[in-house]
Amino acid sequence: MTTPFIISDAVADALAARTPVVALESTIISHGLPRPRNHEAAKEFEQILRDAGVTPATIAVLDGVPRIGLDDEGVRRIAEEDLAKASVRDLPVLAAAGASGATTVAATAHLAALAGVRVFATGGLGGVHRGASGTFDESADLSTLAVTPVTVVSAGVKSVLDIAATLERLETLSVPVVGYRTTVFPSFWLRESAFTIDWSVESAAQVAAIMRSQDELGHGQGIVVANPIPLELQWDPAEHDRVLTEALAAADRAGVHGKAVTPFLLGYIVNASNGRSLEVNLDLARNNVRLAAEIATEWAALGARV
Ligand code: PSU
Ligand code: MN
Repeated sequence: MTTPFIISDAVADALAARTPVVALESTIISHGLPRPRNHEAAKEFEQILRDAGVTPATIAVLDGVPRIGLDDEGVRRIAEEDLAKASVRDLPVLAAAGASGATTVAATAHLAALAGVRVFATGGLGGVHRGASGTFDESADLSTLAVTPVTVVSAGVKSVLDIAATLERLETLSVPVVGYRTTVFPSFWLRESAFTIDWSVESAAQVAAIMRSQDELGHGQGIVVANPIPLELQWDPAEHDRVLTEALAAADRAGVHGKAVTPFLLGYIVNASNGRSLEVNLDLARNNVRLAAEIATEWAALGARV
């Protein structure tokens, strides 16, 4: 028997000392960003956290062992190796096989919660795919957040998904969606989507207060903090619409389905936009990491379990 999961010394020390920790996912590195920018991004996200006085906990499965917090070699591996895309259901299979995998939002949130890490930064959340009424393709990110008390900072969901259906499902699953200084749900590369949300907060401290109330009320779900990219950094909406239409048609022609859909669309869009979507993707992710750092800091300041 090996250890079922390993919390790195840095993360374990931070949790014990109740200093702030932020979880980071590895699928965005392994399957969501092209090499070699993905490796730079993985290191940069960690550095943004360290500069803010927060301990990064990048999460992945390496050789069958889920790891909460990676060393430099682990970060290199998630960027350079061809890892399986691992959602929650893949964790026991990878563990038993001694195999490696890059964790999705769902699997990252699951492992973060297991370790006691409450705040998690990503790019975009998975959601309900277009045509899901026929394909049933809905990301396990949603069902996992229904049972996992982790606050996920994301730039909403990509417009390749069915945003309206995603918001409906989050409502059904009792997952609060809170806009950061907005009541318009963002659509990843763009500041806005056509959909509004009920609640917004003005500060990271307000998010931490919601987390505390959540614990007091026995609410065991996750919280989605929707953090729109600053206007001056967003993708040009006209180019966005054009590339998106092309990408959806290409996915149709290629007949991709299941877990291959999200990586296919992301890769297609980076190429078809000549890399512009990639720059926006990196900017929004940095923006989310910075906000997550503030939320984790406020959460630690509440004296609660980080
Ligand atoms: N959205 C992005 N970039 C990503 C993903 C989503 O903008 O890299 C990844 C995340 O890891 C997310 C996963 O959890 O895709 C969702 O995949 P699926 O739709 O197969 O559940
Ligand atoms: Mn899917």
